[in-house]
Amino acid sequence: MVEILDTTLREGEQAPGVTFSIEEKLSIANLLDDFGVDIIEAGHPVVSDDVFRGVKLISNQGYDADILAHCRAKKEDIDYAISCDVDWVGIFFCVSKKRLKQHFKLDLEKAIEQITNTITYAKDHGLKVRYTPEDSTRTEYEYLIKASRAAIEAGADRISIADTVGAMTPINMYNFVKKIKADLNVKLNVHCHNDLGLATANSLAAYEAGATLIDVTVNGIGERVGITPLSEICLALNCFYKVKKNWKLDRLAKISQIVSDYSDISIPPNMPIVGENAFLHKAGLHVSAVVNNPSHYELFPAELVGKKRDFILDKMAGIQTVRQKLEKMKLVANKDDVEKILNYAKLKRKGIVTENEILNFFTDYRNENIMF
Ligand code: HCA
Ligand code: CU
Repeated sequence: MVEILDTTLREGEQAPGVTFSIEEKLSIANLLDDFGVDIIEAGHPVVSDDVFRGVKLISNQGYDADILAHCRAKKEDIDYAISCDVDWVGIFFCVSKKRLKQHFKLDLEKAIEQITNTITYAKDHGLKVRYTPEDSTRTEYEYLIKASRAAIEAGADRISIADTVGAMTPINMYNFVKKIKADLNVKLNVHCHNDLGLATANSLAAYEAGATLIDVTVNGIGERVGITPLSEICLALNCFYKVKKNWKLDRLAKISQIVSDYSDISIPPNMPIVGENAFLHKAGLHVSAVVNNPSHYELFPAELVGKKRDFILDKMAGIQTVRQKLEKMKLVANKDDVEKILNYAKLKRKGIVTENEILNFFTDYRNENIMF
């Protein structure tokens, strides 16, 4: 069964402007564990004392979810992770020719030695290990496989395929993961950045090709424009692949709002699933069909993800929209009232007709009728 790793507390905190307090981290971790993610990537303990304390605190909550600490291929990082009592370490080290030459100034053999020594050290200390050949999708295939095979021999339990700069298309990702799966005998994870808006599509393609764990963050936050959002992956797996996990999908709206508040990154209104507009229907035809049965214009019902459906009253509206608005506002109206309000909406040049306007219009119109 597919697994979800949430890295809001590590990748998410790498988003520009984001710093979570320790209390915020704990409350996010509580929500994620309660929601039902399999692994929480809690941070990179060596980064700061604050991050260290956060990872340790989260590790000691007795969650159902496993806790993972992000580490460089360095003994020092593993020691920090051990002090945090985590279940997993995620060791990353890019082995592309370009990075080895320009950044690490190492040849592949030396890099592999550093990676495998770190993995052996972590395994000797009872940790589960994920190895990520960072920037996997732009790394020479031969280098990627060599480093990954050595990592597996040293004891790595998982290899994570990182599309670090969002360089893949779904079909490329599918073929890439298929090939790796045939060449490596190990469980594959996938981590997709969203630089071209393809993170969810690429993650699903990797899943179809045999990756068994998908990295996500709440609201997709992360370095630059972030990674695959938790809500999109869970809903896609639920709707298209009939994945049945014990996810509390109806908490998604709340989790998104809380992470938005803590991260100070607002949720775009048109964001799938959790955006303000996700279940707001506008065209008259849509509204009358939705009133009859929401599934006419909703892929899944608003309630499934803890949202509410509503209708927009403006010049696009039909009679049904006005009726719905009045019902919601508990106003009793006759056919004539409804038509007058609809006419008012049709003539309004810009913006929606607000509830206040309806109320005013209604009162004015009634008063006029009483007067004359
Ligand atoms: C990073 C890059 C990373 C690492 C992923 C991983 C990526 O911020 O260190 O360690 O599995 O996208 O490659 O997030
Ligand atoms: Cu990343």
